[in-house]
Amino acid sequence: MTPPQFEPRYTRDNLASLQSHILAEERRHPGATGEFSWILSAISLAAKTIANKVRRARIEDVLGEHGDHNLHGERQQKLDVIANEIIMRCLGDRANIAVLASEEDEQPVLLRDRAEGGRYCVLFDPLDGSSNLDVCVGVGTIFSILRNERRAPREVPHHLQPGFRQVAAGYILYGSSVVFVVTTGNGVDMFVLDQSIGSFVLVQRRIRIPSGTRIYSINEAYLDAFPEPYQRYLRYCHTSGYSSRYIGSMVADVHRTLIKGGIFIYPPTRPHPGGKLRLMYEANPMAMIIEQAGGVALSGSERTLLIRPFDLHQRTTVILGSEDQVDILRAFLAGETPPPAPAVPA
Ligand code: P6P
Repeated sequence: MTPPQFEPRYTRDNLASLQSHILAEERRHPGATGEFSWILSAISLAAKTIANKVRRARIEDVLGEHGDHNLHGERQQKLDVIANEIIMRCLGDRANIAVLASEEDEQPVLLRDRAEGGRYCVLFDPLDGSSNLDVCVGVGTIFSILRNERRAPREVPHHLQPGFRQVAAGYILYGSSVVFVVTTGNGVDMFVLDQSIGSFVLVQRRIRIPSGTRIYSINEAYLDAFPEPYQRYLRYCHTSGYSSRYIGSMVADVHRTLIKGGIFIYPPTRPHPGGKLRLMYEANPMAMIIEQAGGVALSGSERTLLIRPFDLHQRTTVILGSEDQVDILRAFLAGETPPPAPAVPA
């Protein structure tokens, strides 16, 4: 009699934590060394700690401004500083990290070179959208992981690499629930923090961004400053059955786009003619997530992940979403006028 064949598979009732899922994924890659789970477990620990701070902010009165300005001249919220310190403390002792680069710090923190085991560079925005904290709007942590591509053992680690070199990227959204979304280049997986057991539990694997969703997300307050093709695109949306959704917190707006579909846009504006969002630790990680989910991520007409960076804090414009929705805007940017959208079924 042939023995029963057990198929390793995820069934509805399997309970997978972030750690066990990443380890399972690593086993699929021959020669994997477990380095990722070591870094991602540190990010998970930081995320749980920040989530606790965000949830208790009003009680512990750590909302509002820190009084300082960060290097970009933006008013620092108290929790920005706290979140930055939490991530530095959780990641700083991971022996395979060469560089930690934060939106909050002008210079990256060089921890160790390749000779001392520094194999990865971790870039992050510790608390994106933090100006929304005191009105209880979802904020998030965004991270990007690159290899320390320097071969020479004693050479200064190199983190200014184009986004297609990312080996992992993700975000944590501190919203109505705490959601951890991550890709290691093999699709996008989503976990939710189960506060009762203190663990991120797998809730959705290989997320695919839905197509056909008529939602556009852009700050129309800057409409008059947008280049003309963007203005023509918005007039098209206004007469084609679109809904406008704009939270003003990138992680929340991108997460909705990933789950529901549609398009998120941060175009050139008068205050930021080159775009407001940061390439290395906002646009690139989000672009990897969206592309891994079957969507498209552009900076103007260029694929975001191909941009060759010159500065850790450089800004870029952002267009990301499902391919069908990005293609409509791309047509306007190319000077074309797409046919009117078909009527929305009643
Ligand atoms: P605006 C938050 O300040 C942020 O950096 C992103 O999270 C968000 O997408 C964007 O800026 C909002 O910018 O100019 O629309 O307020």
